[in-house]
Amino acid sequence: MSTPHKLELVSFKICPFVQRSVIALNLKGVEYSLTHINPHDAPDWFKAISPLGKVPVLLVDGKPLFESAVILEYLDEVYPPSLHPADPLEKAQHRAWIEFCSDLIGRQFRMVTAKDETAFNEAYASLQQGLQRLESVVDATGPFFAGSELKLVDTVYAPLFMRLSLARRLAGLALDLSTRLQAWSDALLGMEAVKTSVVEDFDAVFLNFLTMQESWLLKRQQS
Ligand SMILES: N[C@@H](CCC(=O)N[C@@H](CS)C(=O)NCC(=O)O)C(=O)O
Repeated sequence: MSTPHKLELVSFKICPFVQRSVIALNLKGVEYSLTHINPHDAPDWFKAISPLGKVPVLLVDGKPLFESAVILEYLDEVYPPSLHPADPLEKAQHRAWIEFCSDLIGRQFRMVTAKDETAFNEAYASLQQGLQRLESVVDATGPFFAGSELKLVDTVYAPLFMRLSLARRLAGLALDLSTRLQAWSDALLGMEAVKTSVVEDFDAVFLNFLTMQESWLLKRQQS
């Protein structure tokens, strides 16, 4: 698709909030460039455009847009067809579950970066509880959040499922998703737009991140 704007996404390789923006751009077939930085050791030009010092920032013809949920809404509005439901209440509900996902990503982050068993167990239980809540609202047939059609809300759950899958495969996380959530995860992680939303060596990047964080999960597996 031709794009009316020059889009540059300021990114951090491990960031799930960046990844959701990339997935939306991929799904919509929009041209963009990626600039990787480390927000924890950010260059001055980034500090000047990111009020909270966080990625992602989307530069639209050089004008900065921050907060991933806002970036998603912008992309959805400018690059049709919309991936939101037409019904205002349903659309608002999807936005609410996007917000919920950000909270789940926080729980997942606390779980994989926990430095001891107590912190791990606390985050694990909280994530499990959140996943159960999520299960109670998703369409029963699936495979996506609202049924057979992928919506904007799905783009934010893919990075969460990817990290859970990697934590299982690379660090021995014992967390089995329900049949319904596993089918959703499989459907999302099998999509080209999702597979290409991370760097090629993402497994190594993720593992290195857990090592740097002194993750209890990883240490337990290695001991
Ligand atoms: N609410 C923000 C969260 C973004 C966020 O937490 N980004 C992290 C990387 S994954 C970051 O830039 N952290 C740097 C910091 O907090 O200083 C969004 O959705 O865009």
